[in-house]
Amino acid sequence: MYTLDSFLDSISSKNPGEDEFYQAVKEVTEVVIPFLNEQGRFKDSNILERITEPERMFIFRVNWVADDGSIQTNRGYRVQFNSALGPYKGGLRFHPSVNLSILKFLGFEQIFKNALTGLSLGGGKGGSNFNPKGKSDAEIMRFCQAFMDELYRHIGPETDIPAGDIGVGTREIGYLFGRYKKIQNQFNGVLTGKGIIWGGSQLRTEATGYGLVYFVNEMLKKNNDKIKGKRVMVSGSGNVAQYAIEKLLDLDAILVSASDSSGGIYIPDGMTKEHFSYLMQLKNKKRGRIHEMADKFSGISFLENTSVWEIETDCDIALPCATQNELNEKHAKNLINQGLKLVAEGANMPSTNEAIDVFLEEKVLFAPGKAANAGGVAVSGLEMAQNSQRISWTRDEVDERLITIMNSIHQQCEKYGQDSDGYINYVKGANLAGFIKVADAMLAQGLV
Ligand code: NDP
Ligand code: 2IT
Repeated sequence: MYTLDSFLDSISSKNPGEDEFYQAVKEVTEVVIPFLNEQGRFKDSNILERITEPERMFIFRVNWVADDGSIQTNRGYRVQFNSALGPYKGGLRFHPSVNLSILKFLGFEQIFKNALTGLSLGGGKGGSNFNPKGKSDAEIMRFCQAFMDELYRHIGPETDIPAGDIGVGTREIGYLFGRYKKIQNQFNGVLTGKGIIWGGSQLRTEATGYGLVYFVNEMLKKNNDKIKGKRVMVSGSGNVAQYAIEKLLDLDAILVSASDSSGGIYIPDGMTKEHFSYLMQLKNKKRGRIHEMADKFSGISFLENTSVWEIETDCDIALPCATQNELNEKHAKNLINQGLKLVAEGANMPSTNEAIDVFLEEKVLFAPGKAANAGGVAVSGLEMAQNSQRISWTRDEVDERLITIMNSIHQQCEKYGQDSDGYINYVKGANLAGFIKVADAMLAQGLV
């Protein structure tokens, strides 16, 4: 028999100071402990101790030379968390805040997210405390090469397949892939998120944002509702936010916010296609700051150092797409007062546990990241499948598969999370459905 408090105490004493990892474990174990205690097959299996311990972790030094000739040293990581369902799979994050706790939380979440996709994918995550902001293209390349000089020995198309995350997009994947190919003398599917002409999949760039909106569509459909005309708040303006916004505009939603780490923008009448194409240029070509949207367009205001979740405006749907713990209890209560009915996490763990409690108590439809943002890794899995067969599917084929996968994740959440009154508790559904698959595979494979 497990008790939540004593299990969580053991997690904090084994992993001191790892607050984000503790938070991610808490969210999963709150849901699975009652289930585990009822299931004879897990008796005496030590399954929770096993599943919360990474199979392997690497921490390494990364030396590189800046444009001014100075020598720079960063720390690199790869957490290979669980391979019960397939090779380790998960992104790389380059951000100054990166530490072991953050990568363990991300790797832990990834295990269950990947299980929900139904593809053969284990869970992992990696990255570095390298700060890409303000770096020249040549510096980014030298850093990526130095990072791969160590990482290459731990990864491979049948072992561990990294991809992008915060600070890592097609440009970085290109430099990482080029160096891997040079060292190993092999052109293979060791990384996903590659450019279309050199082994990438159609729609991988768009997949997380599009998948998020497909999932929201399913949530609304269950309530005989649709996206058209809804007031939607998005945070972030990176890969996930951009393609969520694009799909929302296609579906005639009224998109009222976006942000970056310097603050938020508020667009009371909703973002237009003209605003959106400027945002794409600004963020992807110029690598500029979000306040430039307000400088350019009169209908947009910039709120410096302010979270979008503090904006006072009517809001039906909130899609946090920036980073962990950006949406707290106070934000949750404000949003509910402003009419909020649905939250779906584009980012990983953007809502604090206290915010989630508020959403669930108030019966807001709340989809955690491991369900709602699984579209990215799902299309990464499809990229791996195409690479193995040395073929490429069309955009329509990939889109169709992505929709099927997001719908199937919704069905799993419904199966395991629907209460007697019909309300779907997506936190319960996603965590139970993902956990059961991984735990059963671990039991079947014995003590390894
Ligand atoms: P990007 O680097 O493309 O964009 C990140 C965005 O979030 C930027 O607008 C950035 O602002 C903002 N941001 C990042 N860190 C902070 C911070 N500490 N405080 C405030 N704002 C911040 O990353 P992605 O869009 O790829 O990732 C966003 C989220 O989605 C992350 O949680 C990631 O783990 C998750 N995710 C990503 C997937 C993918 O396929 N890329 C798949 C599934 C989940 P600024 O530019 O100023 O730093
Ligand atoms: O958090 C995530 O799911 C990702 N960053 C994508 C991982 C992947 O392997 O595509």
